[in-house]
Amino acid sequence: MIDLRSDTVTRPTEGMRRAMYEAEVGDDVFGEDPTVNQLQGRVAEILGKEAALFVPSGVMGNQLALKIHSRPGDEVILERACHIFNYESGAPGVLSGVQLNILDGERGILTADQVESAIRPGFYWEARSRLVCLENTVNKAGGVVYPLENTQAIAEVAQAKGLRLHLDGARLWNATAATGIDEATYAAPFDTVNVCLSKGLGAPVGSLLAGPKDLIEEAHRYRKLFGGGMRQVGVLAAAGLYALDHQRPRLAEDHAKARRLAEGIADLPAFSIDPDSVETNIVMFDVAAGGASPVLAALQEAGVRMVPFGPATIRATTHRDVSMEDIESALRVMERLYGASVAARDA
Ligand code: TLP
Repeated sequence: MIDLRSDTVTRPTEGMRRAMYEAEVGDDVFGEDPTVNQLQGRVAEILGKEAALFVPSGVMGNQLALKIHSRPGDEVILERACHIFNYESGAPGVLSGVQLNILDGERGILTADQVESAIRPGFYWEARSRLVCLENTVNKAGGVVYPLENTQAIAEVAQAKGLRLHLDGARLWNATAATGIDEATYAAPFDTVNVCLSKGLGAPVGSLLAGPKDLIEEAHRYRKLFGGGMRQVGVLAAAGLYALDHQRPRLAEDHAKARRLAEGIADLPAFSIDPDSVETNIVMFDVAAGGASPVLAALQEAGVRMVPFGPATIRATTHRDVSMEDIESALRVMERLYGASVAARDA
């Protein structure tokens, strides 16, 4: 099976498992796990922030950020494609009591003008605009890298109006691998940044929320309240440290595989995609007729797995556990099933 459903499907490598086995551990609720402390320090340093907190998932990292930046009744400004709005089970309403102001960007990207016009003037009958959340790379838009200029301009607007700024950087590593702009530069305009170890970096679990020390202390309190206090999780932190050292440097390979996949799919008349739109490890393409479901079923039957990201939209994500040869095999399967033009096949 060639599994392109997500970069979360990777299994820990032998080296990673060895690092986990050998990890020094302690009770992290007492702050005594040396490997967790090392990982938190390392990620804070990479992101240029004072502190970082190890959390079980990307969703928890994002939701802790919403919690510490807002009060119930506040409003959070986001783009329509973002994970927080689409795939976090309605958590902002449940956990923080905030409402979301959803803006329509271009391929998931907002401009400073859009954000500025969405910030409410502050009448008492309005929700209080409190936080802007951006995502880099933008998953649902097809792994799009957030241009640094947009981020910086949005940060200026947010700061001038007294709003906080949070980055869902689940795949920030991929943005850096694509552009060469380091993670700390991308993170600089934000108050808090969430990064994931369990996507392209191939760790079995784990995300970190980074920011100023006082805000991360506040997040620490809420991590416990949300049930995320963990004990001897140095075994997991060790996987994260290993991933930073060994998997981060190879992310560009995943981008090359995604690019090749997109080019191959672009040759098939049953699908539409612009290969130049593929910037990182996510390939999003549309099905010309009949919707995504029958295509996904036929591909799975033939040994290739992808996921729907809309009624006629399919996502394929490259990662460490699929090789360039696997991509070529997946393309051969797609050619066999969909190589003829739609008209020729229907005739
Ligand atoms: N994304 C998953 C699915 O939930 C869609 C995937 O397969 O891509 N932020 C972003 C941008 C994400 O893509 C994800 C996971 C998360 C947050 C949540 O991370 P986890 O799954 O660790 O809670």
